[in-house]
Order: sequence, then structure tokens, then C-alpha cells
Amino acid sequence: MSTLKEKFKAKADEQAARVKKLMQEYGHTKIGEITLSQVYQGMRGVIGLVTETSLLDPNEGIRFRGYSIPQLRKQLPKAPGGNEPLPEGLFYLMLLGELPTEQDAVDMSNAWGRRSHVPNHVFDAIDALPLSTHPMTMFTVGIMAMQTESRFAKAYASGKIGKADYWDYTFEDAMNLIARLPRIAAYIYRRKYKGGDNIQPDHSLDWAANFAHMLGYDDESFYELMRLYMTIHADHEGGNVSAHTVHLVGSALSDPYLAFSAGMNGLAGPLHGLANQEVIKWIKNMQQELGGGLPSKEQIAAFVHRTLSEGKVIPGYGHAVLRQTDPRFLAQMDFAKKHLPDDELVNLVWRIYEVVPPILQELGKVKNPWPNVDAHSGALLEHYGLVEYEFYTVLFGVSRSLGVLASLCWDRALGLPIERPKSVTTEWLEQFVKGQ
Ligand code: NMX
Ligand code: MLT
Repeated sequence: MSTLKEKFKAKADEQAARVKKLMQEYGHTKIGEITLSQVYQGMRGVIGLVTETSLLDPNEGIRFRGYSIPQLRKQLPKAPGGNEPLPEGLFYLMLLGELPTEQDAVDMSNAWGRRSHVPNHVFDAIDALPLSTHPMTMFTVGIMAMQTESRFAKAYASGKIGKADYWDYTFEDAMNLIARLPRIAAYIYRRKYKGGDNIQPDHSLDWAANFAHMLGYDDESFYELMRLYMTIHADHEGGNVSAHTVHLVGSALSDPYLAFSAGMNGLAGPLHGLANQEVIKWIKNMQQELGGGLPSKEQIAAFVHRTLSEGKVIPGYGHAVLRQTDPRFLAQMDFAKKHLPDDELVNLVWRIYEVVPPILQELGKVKNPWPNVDAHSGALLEHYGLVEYEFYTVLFGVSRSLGVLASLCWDRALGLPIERPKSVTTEWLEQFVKGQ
């Protein structure tokens, strides 16, 4: 039976032949046009990237290799007695483009378990930072410190490998990184919030449950939340800030540690992954101001209007590409209805969902008034006692490794070149339109 790596190589060879044929036959076919506004407005709608792992429909949301989130929740392998998908299975799907068997998911868990050793100097590097450092900064420092382990960087520096070998070393680094990230993330959590009382891994558990265990949450229902969380945050096609950054930096043949850590710096921005902490912060401020409890719809509306009048965004709402309620929000809502329907904070998140969209719609400029993934995640974590909201983006980052590193394997397997789009000046554009 072939190994995961052999299977990937076979798939990659097939795909490379398919891309070559497509390029030969249709390389000059136009697939879009660009307006001047798009150049100034974040390249929205401009097709400029190929990402094989997932594709987003503005109304239906994300599909991973053609499978929607509800389908994945049904069809991916589960832990014994569990109902939520194992992220191991999602990684297999994104990497190979086919659904895994239960055994495939178990094999992935075991492979990550074997690869999960984190060298001591990584912990030393994190320990050198003051405790007040944001967990996302600690996370990227930890990843950067671990770059010493890059098989790709070592092989490249040895001068003994050529372009046809890059995928192999990228694959090794990707698998090692994914295996080690939960340990680093949990170390940061326990160091910053639990007095450095670290918890050793339990490799009898799957990847997400072991992560939960190392964080200090040994509850079957929290394990389930982590499996779902790690699955739904894993990928959102290629143009989002974190995925695009990993792809861009990787295109310079910076190794997967350098590329992934760069992507995590993008995820740490409040308009991207940091929004999950901003949501809870905003809700807590609302509750504090209104004396706690579950505010009425009128009180929420007044708070929303005030936030907007201060020139701030409503965190967790809106999206650059989606135009409907994020199916990742709905998956979390569904989880909450099953496991914690009476939780006050969760009920507040649901009430905010009733109040915010019409207000944003009224502004007339917000293209998507609906909630995104970040509007719900914090309330679920809070329920289980994980209240340290500055840590939430690290959880997002661990999950995002699955998609962006599977994609990086594809980038190198397809031999994609260094990314270097053309930029122009405003003067250039003024001259261009004059010439029209
Ligand atoms: N609250 C208030 N105003 C908003 C919001 C919001 N939630 N969303 C968009 N707008 C404003 C936006 O700031 C812009 O205003 P202006 O023209 O004055 O600059 C206008 O509406 C048009 O923006 P859009 O084209 O609708 O959104 P864009 O594609 O530029 O940005 C986001 C997308 C996600 C950055 C934006 O919706 C936002 O800031 N949302 C809140 C932060 C958030 O939840 N981010 C998480 C996204 C998911 N993730 O995990 O990455
Ligand atoms: C993501 O998951 O990356 C976010 O929803 C942002 C995006 O897709 O642009």
C-alpha cells in the first residue's frame, strides 16, 4: 500500500499534466477584466491565484474540494463515539482531493503524533518574551524559532536538490509543522495564563483532542468543539490574507516555517483572524456597560449605533467575499444548539445576529451585513472556561495551518513560480485613462 506521500506525488503528477494541457490549449484565453477601482479596492473579484484545496461561493460559503461544511460534518471520519469531523480527515481531503477512510484519519493522527517533538530552544525563545506579549506574537516567535528544523531549508542550502524535489521537503516540513503547532500553542496558553503549568501530550488522543488536553480541557464535549473548530477554520480559498501570505512568501522558496509564520502575522490583524478576540471584547464591553446579563434588542441596537458612530466596525460582521451568513457561523450555532442551548453568552450572540444585519444594511455601504466565523467562536470557548480571548486567534492559526500548508505542498508540486504582480502609480493610471 502506498504512503500518504506517494499518493500525493501520484496526484500531483496527474494534476501537473492537467495544468500543462490547460495552459497549452487555453493559455491565452481571457478569464476576466480589471477595472481601475478594483486596483485601489483590494483587488476584490480579480482572479489572480490558483488554490486547489477549497473554493468559496459568495452565497453558499466555502467548499473544501467540493464538500460543503454540512457535508463534511456528515462524511469525514469521526473519533470513536464522536459526531464532529476529525481535522486529520480534512487535511487528507485537501491534500489528496479524495475523502479519507477512518483508517486514513487514524494513520494521519499517528503520523502527526510521531512527528510532534518540539525542540527545547523553541520553548526557550517563547520564555524569553515578557508574559504581557500577545499570544499571536509568541506563536510566530515559536514558529520562527522552530525554523531551525526545516528540512526544506537544509536541503536547499546543501545544494543537492533541484526544483523537482522541492515538493518532497515541503511535504515533510508541512507535516512536521502541523504535528508540532498544538504543542507550541498549548505551551503559550499554559505559560501565559496557567502559571507555566504545562501538560504533556497524550498521543492516544486524536490531534484536536490532544490539543484540547494540552490546553487543560479534558471534556469529551470540548474535544468535539475542538474537532469542529479545527475543521471549519482550516481554509477559505487562497485570497484571504493568511493563505495569500503563505503562498506569496513560499513562492520565494522561503521554507514552510518562514512562510507559515508570515501568514500568522496576517491572521493577527483585527480585520482578519484577530476579529474573534475583538468580538468577545466588544460583547463584554456591551455587557459591562449594561450591567451584565442578556441585553434587550433595543439595548444592543443602541450599542451597535454607538460603535458605528465612533468610526469602528462591528467585529464578526461583514466579509470581503461572502454575501450571506457564513456557514461556519451556522455550524457553530448548530453545535451550540446541541451542546449548550441555554448558555447566556451564546444566546447573546444569537440575539446580536437578529439585531446587527438590518443596521448594517441601513448604512448602505456594507456589502455583507451577515456574521462571519468569528462572530460565534468566542462564546463557545467561553462556555468551556477558555475565557482568555487574546488566545483565540492562536486557535484559528493552528487550524489554518491545515489548509495553507496543504496548499504550499501543491504550490511546490506544481512548480509555481515566484509571485510578482505588476503595480503602477496613480500618475500612471491618470495617463492611462487620458489615453483611452
Ligand atoms: N461594521 C461596520 N462597517 C463595516 C463592516 C462592519 N462589520 N463591514 C464593512 N464595513 C464598512 C467598511 O469598513 C467600508 O467602509 P468605508 O467605505 O467607510 O471604508 C464599507 O463598509 C464597505 O466595506 P465592504 O466592501 O463591505 O467590506 P470589505 O471587503 O472592505 O471588508 C471586512 C471586509 C471583513 C474587513 C469588513 O467587513 C470588516 O471590517 N468586518 C469586521 C471585522 C471582521 O469581522 N473581520 C473578520 C473577517 C473574517 N476573518 O476571520 O477573517
Ligand atoms: C478567512 O477565513 O480567511 C476569512 O473569512 C477571511 C477571508 O476569507 O477573506
